[in-house]
Formats: sequence, C-alpha cells, structure tokens
Amino acid sequence: MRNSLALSAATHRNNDVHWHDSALNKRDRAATKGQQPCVLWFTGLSGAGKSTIANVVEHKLHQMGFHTYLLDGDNVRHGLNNDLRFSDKDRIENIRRVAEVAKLMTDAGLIVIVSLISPFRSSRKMARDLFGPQEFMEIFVDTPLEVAQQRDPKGLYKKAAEKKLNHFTGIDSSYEAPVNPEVHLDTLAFMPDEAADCVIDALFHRPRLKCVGAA
Ligand code: ADX
Repeated sequence: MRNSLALSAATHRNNDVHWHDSALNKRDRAATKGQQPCVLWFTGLSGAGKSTIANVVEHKLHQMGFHTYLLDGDNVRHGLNNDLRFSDKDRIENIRRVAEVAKLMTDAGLIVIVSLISPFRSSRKMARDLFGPQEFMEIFVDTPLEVAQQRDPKGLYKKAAEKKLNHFTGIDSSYEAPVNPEVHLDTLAFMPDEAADCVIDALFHRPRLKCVGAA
C-alpha cells in the first residue's frame, strides 16, 4: 500500500514536470573541449583494482588534454549516496544515481569514468541504456575472488569472514560477471599502467578487447 502510494505520487509528479530544452546541447559543449563525451564504466569485485586502474586512465587522459571526471563508488557513498547501504535494493539505487550523474556529465561534454562494483547485469544494462551505442564502454576488471581476498586492501574481506560485515560482494552477495564487455582486463596478467593503456586503446579504436596475458 505504502509502495503503491509512493509510486503513484512519483508518477503524478513526473507527469506534471516538463522537460526544458536548453539553448546548448551536448555536442556544443563537447566541441569547446574538442572531445567526444562518453562513459568508461569499470565493474569488478571489491579489491579487484577498479579504482587503481580508473585513476591511471583518468591521469593519462588528462595529460592528453581531455576533460574528465572520475565517479568512484567509495567517494560517492560519502556524499550523494550516503543514505545507501549494501542491500540489493540500495545497490540498484546507488548505480541508478551514479548512472544519472554520469549522464548529466556527458551532457556537459565530459569523459566520465565510473568505478563501481555494480554487481548486477540488469543495473549495468540500465546504465548502458541511458547512453548512445558509442558512448558507453563496460570494462570488466577481472580479478578472481581468491586473489581479491588475499589482497584485501581495506581489510573488508577479513571483516566479512568474521561476520562483521553483511552483504559483502562475493561472500554473501552475488557478483554477475559481464558477458560481453567492451574491455575485459585480466589483472593477473597486467600491471595497472598496462591495463590503463588497454582501456585507452579501446576508447580510441572501439573494438571489443580482451587484455589477457600472452601465456
Ligand atoms: S555497489 O555494489 O553499490 O556498486 P560500490 O562500488 O558503490 O558498490 O561500493 C563498494 C565499496 O564499498 C567497496 O569498494 C568497499 O570498499 C565498500 N564496502 C563496504 N561494505 C561493502 C559490502 N557489503 N559489499 C561490497 N563493498 C562494500
């Protein structure tokens, strides 16, 4: 009852809110920067190396003169999303909000780098569907759970094993690996710097890339 009331209030509100066209569009804003806006969406387990690689990618793009912004899950959860925890429902809302912010930022002409576990395929698809086909690249930072557990950079896997943390991805909350990401990074085969080059290569040449070791 409460949910259906909330839903009907939201629908009512949306029906009464009209879109305002602005004098400038995405292309105009991007043209002043000489770049094509897009989203580089990093997904993977906690401790997989998403933020490390995303940071290197942002730094390299910045040095090349591009205007970027990094939306990192841990950081966004300190502000915009500090009301959300780690239930499935909260994660879905976390990802929805970040995807909407990324959309606003691409509208502003930026190259947006998102680093979120984003464990559910349906949520990643929801994010992808907000953008044009050339605007969204899904980057799977593929680190086996056992390796992420060993690295445990924030001590969170240890806490989860001691049952001091609930709904931890890979332990008692699921991670659905991408089926056909634009870039598939095997972090056991590459250092972050090489992985970042692989992402930038894909950004400029747009094939589907699987960056795995030579062995
Ligand atoms: S997501 O699932 O909603 O996409 P997000 O990327 O924002 O997750 O946040 C994950 C970060 O929160 C992790 O890098 C980790 O540091 C921290 N964290 C705290 N509790 C959990 C948990 N239960 N599951 C996963 N990550 C957690």
